[in-house]
Amino acid sequence: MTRKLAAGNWKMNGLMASLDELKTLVQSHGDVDTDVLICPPATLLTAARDIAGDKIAIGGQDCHAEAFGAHTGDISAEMIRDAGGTYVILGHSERREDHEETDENVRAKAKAALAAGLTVVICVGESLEEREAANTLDIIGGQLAGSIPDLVTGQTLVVAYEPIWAIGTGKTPTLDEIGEVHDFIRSRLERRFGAGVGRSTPILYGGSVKPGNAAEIFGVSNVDGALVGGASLKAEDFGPIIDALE
Ligand code: G2H
Repeated sequence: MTRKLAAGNWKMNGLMASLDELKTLVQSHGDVDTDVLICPPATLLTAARDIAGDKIAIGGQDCHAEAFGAHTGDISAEMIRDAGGTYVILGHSERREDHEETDENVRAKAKAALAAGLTVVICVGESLEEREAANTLDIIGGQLAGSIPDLVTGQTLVVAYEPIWAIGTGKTPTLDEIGEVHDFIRSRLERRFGAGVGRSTPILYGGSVKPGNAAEIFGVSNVDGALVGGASLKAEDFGPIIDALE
């Protein structure tokens, strides 16, 4: 069976005091069956790991494709692992847009992350123009083929479908639209990696997930959890989203 994952992406939000929210989450949801992941800013990784213990997984939001070197401002996959992280988000549309990251860049970063022992959360998603031009599945197929390296397993790969136009906007696709893309991603994973990896890889939906819409989204076929931005910052919002997945 595919494991379920509720992942919080704090993006560029959070100071030391924000970790009180993580403390609350550990107390309320540290023992649930669902896997729970929080990806705070890099500055909070170690402190978050200390609070989360083995109850909640911690991850980075990006890593460099090189293991070390003269790359001012970047962090490596090994640094995330060393700080206690076990996951890294890669290819988020904000990285693809703000830093002009290509599928090739994402694939190189994913290789580095896998080599460091991290599980990669590879993000894919179409723009509004691409959806309106009926190109969604072509775009997603291309991103999957280009961004995911060959050496993944069902334990080291998570795919997040995040339609760019739904991120932080309060808009979400219809349940049918989500289902169509998730079924497509599942079929592409099975075709490329075989049934074992294809069926055991969690496929998350991301984009304006909140307590009020989580349950219906989790009811869609091949939705194994969510990558949550804004609603992951407060335990009182993220907790009910985790509950909806249980
Ligand atoms: C999409 C999501 C988290 P939000 O980027 O990855 O953010 O839930 O705020 O739309």
